[in-house]
This record gives sequence, structure tokens and C-alpha cells, in this order.
Amino acid sequence: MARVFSGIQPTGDMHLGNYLGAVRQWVADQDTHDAIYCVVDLHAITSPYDPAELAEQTRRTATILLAAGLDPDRCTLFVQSHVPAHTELTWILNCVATVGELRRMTQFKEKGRGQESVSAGLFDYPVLMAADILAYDTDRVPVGDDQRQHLELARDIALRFNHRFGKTLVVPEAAIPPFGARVMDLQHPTAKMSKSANSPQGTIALLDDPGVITKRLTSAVTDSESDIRFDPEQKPGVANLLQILAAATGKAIPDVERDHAGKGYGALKAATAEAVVEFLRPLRARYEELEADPGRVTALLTLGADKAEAIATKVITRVRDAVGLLPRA
Ligand code: ATP
Ligand code: LTN
Repeated sequence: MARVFSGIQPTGDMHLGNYLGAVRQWVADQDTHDAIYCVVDLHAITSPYDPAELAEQTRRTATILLAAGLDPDRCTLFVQSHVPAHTELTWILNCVATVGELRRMTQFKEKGRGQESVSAGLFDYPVLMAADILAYDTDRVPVGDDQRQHLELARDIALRFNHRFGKTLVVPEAAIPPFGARVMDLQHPTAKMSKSANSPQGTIALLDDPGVITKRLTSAVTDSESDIRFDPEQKPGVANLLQILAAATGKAIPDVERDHAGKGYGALKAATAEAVVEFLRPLRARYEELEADPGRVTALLTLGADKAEAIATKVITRVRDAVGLLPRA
């Protein structure tokens, strides 16, 4: 079976964008791929954060992933910092990646903008991400649209490595969903919905109360026209609601567009709110069950780290050998 690998940062509560852009695909891929998923805590410390909250947020993110449908019997779920191969491979890949290509990363430019000091870790973030992927001989990486450039870099690093040291690394492909890959902020529909940026008004966290979800969706920003059509360029707010409604009801966008043609924005928002509340109801219930038994999640993550480490250790041994490091006798 082909292997998929993907990761999510424990930077805050998972939202609808994470789910529709990435995690929905992760759940589906468990049946068709050898699937490995990772809570990337080492990525989360590249931007300012609260150390007192990181461990809890990491556990919480893993718990939400399980509630969303990851099944530890059918996939490997673990915490990045539990497997040291990620940081070890990062160093070696740092010597293959160039400062010039890292400087071109738009996420670095965006996250660094306006900060008085930016960590070297934030600059190196894409190399750690490449190491995550390449440490598992990954074929396919399901991510949202914002990660396209990072994936391209991981491929370039793998190709350059293989060219320089002989065929060692598997060159991965990005898997970006045809819709849902870019869920927009409800208040600022030209910016992506995000855990760490913007105000919470524009975001729907997967665990939000039904009342909060309804309020956020019914006060979503649209435009001053009144026609309902899917046009992300001209009508980003309406297009965003249509894609969310389609995803939550399992319908195609043209179908929801047709269902709502001629109706007002109020009706579209109300229908979207109702669909999202219903869609997330079982996830909330499963989360509460898992939350009641934190020892179980901890045990699952330990098992996941063991499985992941067994794979990564083989790859890192191959890499050490390829770059000419003296083997430890
Ligand atoms: P942060 O705001 O801390 O950067 P984030 O909300 O962007 O976090 P990540 O942990 O960086 O979330 O991303 C996890 C996955 O979710 C990635 O595959 C990413 O592409 C996807 N993703 C994030 N935001 C969106 C969005 N608004 N629409 C679709 N996919 C998204
Ligand atoms: N940078 C990614 C998270 C991430 C990731 C990965 C995704 C870290 N390592 C490996 C796929 C594969 C993001 O979503 N911001």
C-alpha cells in the first residue's frame, strides 16, 4: 500500500478549515493507504507560545483527531517530538536546503511580517516539515492549499539529496482536495480560516457549542448583492458559505448553489449553520467520551510513537549512510 503522511500543529483548537482541507482526507485515506499522522509540536514552538499549555494542547489535538475519525487500529497517530529522527533528519536536510529557497517561502514572510524578532526555527520550519515527510518514505501528503509551496520544497530537497548522494529518499506528491482546500475566515473572507490568526469571530472550532456555531455563521460577512452563486473571486463570503454547506451535507457545490438560487443570504446562512451543527454533533460526542479517559489517549500515542519510530529509524540509518557519517559500531 502507498504511504500517506501528514501533520497538524497543536497551536489551538482545530477548526473547520483544518477538517475540510486536510483531516477529512486523512480519515478517508486510512482505508486505502498505510496512513501516518502526526501532531507537530516542534513546529508549534517556532512562533511565540505558552509552555504551560503546549502539552495539554498537544493531547487535545490528538484527541480531536481521534474524535474526527482517526482509528489507531487503521493508522499510526503520534506526537512529533516523541520520535527524535525528525530533528536529526532536519539537521542533515538543512545542509541540502538553501537559504535562498527558504527566504522565498510565503508563510515565513507572512508569519514574520511585523514581528520585532523572528526565530531561526520559524525560518527553518519548512525543512522540519520536509524531514517529517521524508523520514517515512512518504508517497502522498494530504494538506490544504496553503501548504502547496512547502510540499514543493520537500520534493526539491528530496530530489537534490538523491542527485547528490544517490537514490535514498522517496519523492512525495501533494494531495490537495478539489474543494474545501481553502476555507476562509467568516469575518474576513479573503483570508484563510486559521487557528492562530484573526479573531475567533471568523473561525468555527470543531468543538464549538452549537449556539456559537450558529451565531458565527449567521453573522458571516457576505457582500452587498443578493444573488447566490459560487464565485470565490467576486463573492468570497458567499462562496465560502456554499463550500461549507456542501461539505457539511455531502453534496456537490453546484447542487447547493441550485438549492439556494433565488433565496436570500439569511436563508443560506441559517441552512449552513444547521448543517454544520448537525455535522459536528457526533464528533463532539466522541470527543467527550475520549476526554473522560485521558489515559487511553496517552497509551495510544505511545503505541503510535513506537510504530512511527520503527519506520523512521530505518530511513535515518539509510540517510546517515548515504551522507557518509561513520556508523556507531
Ligand atoms: P496556524 O494558524 O497555527 O498556522 P492552521 O490553522 O493554519 O494553523 P495547521 O496546523 O497549520 O493549521 O494546518 C493543518 C492542516 O490544515 C494543513 O494541512 C493545512 O493546509 C490545513 N488548513 C489550515 N487552514 C486551512 C483552511 N483555512 N482551509 C483549508 N485547509 C486548511
Ligand atoms: N506545516 C503544516 C503542518 C505540517 C505538516 C508536516 C503537514 C508539519 N509537518 C508534514 C504535512 C506533512 C501546516 O499545516 N501548517
